[in-house]
Amino acid sequence: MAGEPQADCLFCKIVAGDVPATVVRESATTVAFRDINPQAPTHVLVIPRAHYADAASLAAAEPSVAADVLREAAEVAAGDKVDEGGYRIVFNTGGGAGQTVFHVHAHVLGGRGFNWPPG
Ligand code: DGP
Repeated sequence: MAGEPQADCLFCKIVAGDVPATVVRESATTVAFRDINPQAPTHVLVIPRAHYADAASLAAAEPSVAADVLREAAEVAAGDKVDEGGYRIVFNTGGGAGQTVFHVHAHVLGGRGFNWPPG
């Protein structure tokens, strides 16, 4: 069922504590942890505890939790002191855009310069 933990989902396992992660922030509705393959000095993933495949599914079902994810992303950037230099929040959505884990996650990237358009 939408929002329920999925047995085969890596990020549900991180939420449950069954897979280790370097957690930097937690809230009632979200968990933020460092990416295992960082693409910038700060590279943190912010996820809802509830399982939704992508940002659109989360926003449709639980818009207040989608807002929580964005608020936590900003707190991560401030906590790592990358907010003043500028940072990027990315939701890869769908395999064609590079999504590989189908539990919605905001990438928070900072601490270096970024190009536009993105690769
Ligand atoms: P995406 O390609 O947008 O679905 O991003 C998935 C991210 O998840 C990718 O940057 C690598 C990260 N990742 C994959 N497996 C693990 C893991 O076991 N632990 C952590 N911390 N990050 C992971």
